[in-house]
Amino acid sequence: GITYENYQPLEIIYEYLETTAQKYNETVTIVTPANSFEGRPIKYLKVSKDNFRSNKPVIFIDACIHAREWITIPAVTYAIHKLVENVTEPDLLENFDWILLPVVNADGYKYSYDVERLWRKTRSTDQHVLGTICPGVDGNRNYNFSWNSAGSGKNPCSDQFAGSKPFSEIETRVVDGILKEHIHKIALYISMHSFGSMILYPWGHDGTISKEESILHDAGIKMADEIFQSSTLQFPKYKVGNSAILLDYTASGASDDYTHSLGVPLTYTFELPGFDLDGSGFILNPKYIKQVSVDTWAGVVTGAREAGKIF
Ligand code: 0X9
Ligand code: ZN
Repeated sequence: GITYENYQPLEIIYEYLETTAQKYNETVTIVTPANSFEGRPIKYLKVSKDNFRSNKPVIFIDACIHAREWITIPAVTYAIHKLVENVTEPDLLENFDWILLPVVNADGYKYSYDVERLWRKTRSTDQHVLGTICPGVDGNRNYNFSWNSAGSGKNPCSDQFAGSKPFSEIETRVVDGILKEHIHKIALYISMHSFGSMILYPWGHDGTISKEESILHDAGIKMADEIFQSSTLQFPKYKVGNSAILLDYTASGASDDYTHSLGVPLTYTFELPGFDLDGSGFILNPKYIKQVSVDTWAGVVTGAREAGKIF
């Protein structure tokens, strides 16, 4: 089974999703909407008391669109664990339906796990004549909102390659398909990234203020406070704000802006902690996996309840 003492290979994560769907088949459905560029299944769980029949608000969480951001995966499998296996917040399944997609970029994660730890992009090679020399697209520059306008580009050898066109990647099309299927019901979308201990919200492509800024900010602050309360770790407290302002760079074609453009009010990018006293960044010491997952769940619980109040 899955443990939180180490980062798990893709196969073990998928096995966990399959077993959980089997064991809790009243509430959990596993969906494999497509295969990745290299042919790996992309899998997500739908968690619901009535298989999405009563039109509850939907919470959609995805992770690991960026291959090297490994900590984001256990944060989502832990959310699954807390929704169905070790339920301490029963209101969350009473009041919401959930979609949990722990590994958007299966090819990239596998490549980062086995070959090149700091790999970021997908592994597609059909983008460009340079595709085979420089594979991969930055999935978080590939969404169809203000595509390729900022913090991204047309050079396939760049880590911020936007792709040949919006949604050139099957991985982002899968996320788009989920969004389109449930769009009028999505009350909260969170894309898990690392690192930096930040809760970011739109607009990230140009740093302008969203019409929803005040509710985004309020709910963001509440999540950050809850994460801080939960944590036993010496990480800096989460900062909350407009992504362009907090990050100090604009970046277009990201999933948070895209979902917001589709009308999802509360949409966030979480940058999970990455700073380590004996190292830093994407390569988070496995000794932190469990606590970061617990803390992230505390933030998600608060975000869901806030979303429920305003949706
Ligand atoms: O640059 C990104 O894609 C995200 N940071 S990361 O270090 N994980 O790559 C931040 C995305 C913030 N959202 C927007 N710019 N819209
Ligand atoms: Zn990222």
